[in-house]
Amino acid sequence: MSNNKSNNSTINIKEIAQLVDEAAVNATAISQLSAQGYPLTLAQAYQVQEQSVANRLARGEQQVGIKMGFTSRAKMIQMGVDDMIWGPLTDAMFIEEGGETNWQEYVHPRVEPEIAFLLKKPLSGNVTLAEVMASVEAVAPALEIIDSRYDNFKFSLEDVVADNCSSSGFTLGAWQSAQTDIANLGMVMEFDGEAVEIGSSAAILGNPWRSLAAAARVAGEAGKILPAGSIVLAGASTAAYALKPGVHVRLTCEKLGIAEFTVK
Ligand code: OOG
Ligand code: MG
Repeated sequence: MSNNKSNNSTINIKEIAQLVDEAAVNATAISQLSAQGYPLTLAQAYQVQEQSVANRLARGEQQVGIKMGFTSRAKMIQMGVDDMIWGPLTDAMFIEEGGETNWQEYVHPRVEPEIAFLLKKPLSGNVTLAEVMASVEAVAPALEIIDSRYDNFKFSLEDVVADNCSSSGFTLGAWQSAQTDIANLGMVMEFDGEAVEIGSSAAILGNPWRSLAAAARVAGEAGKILPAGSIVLAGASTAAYALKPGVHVRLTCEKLGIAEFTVK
């Protein structure tokens, strides 16, 4: 690489975190980090993510949970990656159910249908599915807005992890009983009443509960606990779909109901 600013031993985590964080704040795309001379390892990418989230928290944002990414084949194939990822969600990303979000805040946003969990007990480490299920207060249909800060929405696994997994916004429908069988629910995402993505919750690791178990595991591996009250997004069940100004997006999830928002 001609403009290698750093080799792997001298990577400046703070400097790179500032790059991705500023790209998000300014809603301006940047080149992939490897193309900027920052060939990160996956571990370094998570350090960059942690630092960029620390920048957000220093500006007054609060962490409200975490999201899982690439928990379905549909997403892995769409983005050309082959491993699960995770990253923190903050209150600044939350869009009131039925509310509006501003087109100007994004670079090239996409939206995807998800399922959310609300924890009533802390989770961390290797836990059985039964333990995971006993830790949940409620489940809800959810829409996640992802907005990669990289040109053309193209990235490596390390790039997207460093960019806090493209996290940008999310909305939650009404919370439903955690006893609801969510293993195989039909999910239809509509743009202005027209179906654009149709899938099943089973696409999420065969059963979305597995994604929550994976969230507990990765949190544990990172030396963290998901506290009671955390929201966990299980990951998209279908490919993501490009948003446009003015569009009304609605997810209808069998048994769980709807989640919706409008782009201003
Ligand atoms: C990364 C985020 C992946 C999911 O649900 O799979 C994700 C991206 O696709 O930009 O949120
Ligand atoms: Mg997602």
